[in-house]
This record gives sequence, C-alpha cells and structure tokens, in this order.
Amino acid sequence: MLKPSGLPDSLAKLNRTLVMGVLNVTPDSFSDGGKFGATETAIAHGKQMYADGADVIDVGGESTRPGAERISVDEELSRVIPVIEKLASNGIPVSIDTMRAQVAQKAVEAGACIINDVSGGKADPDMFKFLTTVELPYIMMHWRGHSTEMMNLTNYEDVVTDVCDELQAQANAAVSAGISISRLVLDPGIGFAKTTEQNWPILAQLDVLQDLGLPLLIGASRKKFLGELLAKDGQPREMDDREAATTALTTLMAAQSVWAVRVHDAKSASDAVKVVSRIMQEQING
Ligand code: PMM
Repeated sequence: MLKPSGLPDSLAKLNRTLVMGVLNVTPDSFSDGGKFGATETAIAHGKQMYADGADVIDVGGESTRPGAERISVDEELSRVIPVIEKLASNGIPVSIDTMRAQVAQKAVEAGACIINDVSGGKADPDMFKFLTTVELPYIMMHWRGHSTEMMNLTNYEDVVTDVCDELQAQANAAVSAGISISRLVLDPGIGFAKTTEQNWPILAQLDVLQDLGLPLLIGASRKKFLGELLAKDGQPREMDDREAATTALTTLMAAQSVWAVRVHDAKSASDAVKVVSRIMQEQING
C-alpha cells in the first residue's frame, strides 16, 4: 500500500485505504443559524464522522462546486480554524482543504496534519514555498482553473493521459520547489474541469495513474456524474440518494489499494473498506 511520508503514526500504521470524511464548513452545508451555530454544528458533524469510522476529517471553508465564487481569506479562516482547533484537540486527525498558503499555514498551526489542495499548487504561488517549511503530506489534485471557469476547461486529447501528464508536471514543479516527492498524494480531481463522461475513463483506468508511482486519493462521493448515471426520466438522482453508488466506487477503489477516499458517509465507506481489507488479508494468507 503506497502512502505518503509525514503522516501521524496513527495513520501511518494503517495498511488499508483511509476514509477521509468531508466537512465543508460553508453556509450551504451548515446554514442553520449564525456563525457560532455553523461552527458548533460542523464540529459535531466532524466528531460523528470520526465515530462512524473516518480516519481523517477534511475541513474546508471554500466551496469548489462548479460556478462557486471565491470568498476572502479572512472569511475562509474564520470558518475553518475554530473547527480544526476543536477536532485536533480531541485527537482527531484533520486535513485542511484549501488552495491558499496562508490558510494552510494557520490550519497547520491549529493542528491540521495533512494539506489538501484542489489546485495542486496552481492557485496560490506561495503554496509550494509554505510547503517547504513543513514536513506534512500534500494532496495534489488535478486542476485547470477556478470553479467559475472550470467547466470551460474540459478539452482533452485523451483525458486519462492528459490528467496523468498534467499531474506529473505539477509533481515535478513541487519537487523543483524543494518538496520531497515522498510527501505527495495525487488526485485526478473527479468533476473538476471534467464533463460527466470524462470521469469514467479515469476511474476505469486507475492503473495508468498508479503507474506514476505515488499514493492516490479519490474524491467521487455523491458527485454529479453519479447523479446523472442514476437519472430517472431525465432527472439526476438527488445528491443525498447517491450513497450506494458512492459505496460501490469506494469498494472498487479500496480493492485497487488507493491510499484514501474522500467521502460524505464515513460509516458506509469504512464498512466497505473493512470488507475489502478482510478479503485481501485472506488472499495474502491463502
Ligand atoms: N472534491 C471537492 C472538494 N475537495 N479535494 C480532493 N482532494 N479531491 C476532491 O475530489 C475534492 C476535494 C468537492 O466536492 P464536495 O463539494 O462534495 O466537497
């Protein structure tokens, strides 16, 4: 099982796919009241996902859904920092989902132990510089542009090879900036600058991405391409009714020894990973 260096011992020792629970601290996710209410609700949700079997809680303050507008650094910090502090002080491993070096730095100071950057270092010229000051794992996602423009950036000659080549180039840029390759995790960015149809060959040909020789993370949970696959009478399946499809993908990813899956329902994912790793153990032991 490939895994990045710099993980806390509790995660480094796990020889199975990790479950990363999605904690989006955005008004559309936790909108039942003022800021205090949103923070408290988010913390409770993070703790629940951990109790349900998540290994890491991925805290993000900025929506990256297609069309989403950017928020200020201060707004992003005010959403994520109190949540990270509280979860980390409860001994829960936290990753920070941000494209900003400044937010990543404050999140690490607050206790985050993994940096998850959907832009793979492309959105903030200071990100690689900051990363040279810490020794933590860095999730580098395939990214072509911000949410407002990414659906105009879906031209590929061959989506699988192009995504691999672009990730490889970005990994090379990180290494040139002084970041150890052993800390990198690659992510093809399901739904990011990809049409619905372009996500499927990436998932079907994961071996091509695996040939790059780095640990992988896949974030496919409840995404639009699943809603469209499950559409009925031309209506995409609702977001919160895409769980069985998400679990099917988690199972397939775990069977291919992907390092981590980023999911909304930690319990389903954790159960699926347990089944897969039990079967793998049986295969090894004969
Ligand atoms: N997807 C979203 C946000 N952050 N991070 C990584 N590494 N990979 C992803 O695929 C990813 C991510 C957007 O999904 P959401 O709106 O369901 O959180």
